[in-house]
Amino acid sequence: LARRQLCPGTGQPLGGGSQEKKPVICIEGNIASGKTTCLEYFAKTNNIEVLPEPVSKWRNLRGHNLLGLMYEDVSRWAITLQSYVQLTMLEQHTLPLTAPIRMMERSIYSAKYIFVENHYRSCRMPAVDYEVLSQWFQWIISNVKIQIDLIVYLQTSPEACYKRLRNRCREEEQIVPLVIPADHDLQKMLKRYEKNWERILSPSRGPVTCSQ
Ligand code: DCP
Repeated sequence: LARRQLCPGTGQPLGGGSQEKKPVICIEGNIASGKTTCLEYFAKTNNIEVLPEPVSKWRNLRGHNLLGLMYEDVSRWAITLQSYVQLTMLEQHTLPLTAPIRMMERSIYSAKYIFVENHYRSCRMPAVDYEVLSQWFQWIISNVKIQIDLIVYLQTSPEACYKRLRNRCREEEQIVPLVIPADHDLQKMLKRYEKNWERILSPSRGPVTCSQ
């Protein structure tokens, strides 16, 4: 999109001069799918403004680690984290555009339709918390102009994401479980247990449920 729409000479989007709408692109994908790497790649291009997700804010709100609390006890703290995620994503969406193209990590939509919905549907978020967040969300999208022109979804397998998540060692995420599909015959299952021997038995790795 950047190559197609930017004039190499002026850096302005092609086809409409300075009045042309500046496109906003959101990068979505699983946790640890490589969104940050994608953003870093495009950050090297002139005239693209890149907005990484404000994870550092979620990890330190005046000394409170909301991300850590959420992983410790989802039912108690998901509402707290997601309220703040919604606010910080809204802040990102409403920042004035400072370049011909904006690329941002995630969006207020994935916060709601992936994380909040997932917590609620998997019965880890009480209905009352879900309703409050949903009311806020509906009010925001009805009253605030949120421009998104393209969503790029980085498609990755849960296994690849899990591996990357382990490698990056973000403290709060070490509790994220691994699922082992167990519908297979005995020989295949024994192979899987063998393959995942260390992951299952390593005491530093937190709870395990395996996927390969
Ligand atoms: N998170 C959350 N609720 C949200 C958004 C994210 O609980 N609405 C959590 C999940 C992760 C952490 O925040 O523990 C960051 O997740 P992301 O997938 O947004 O970002 P990554 O850092 O995993 O991106 P990538 O590795 O793809 O660059």
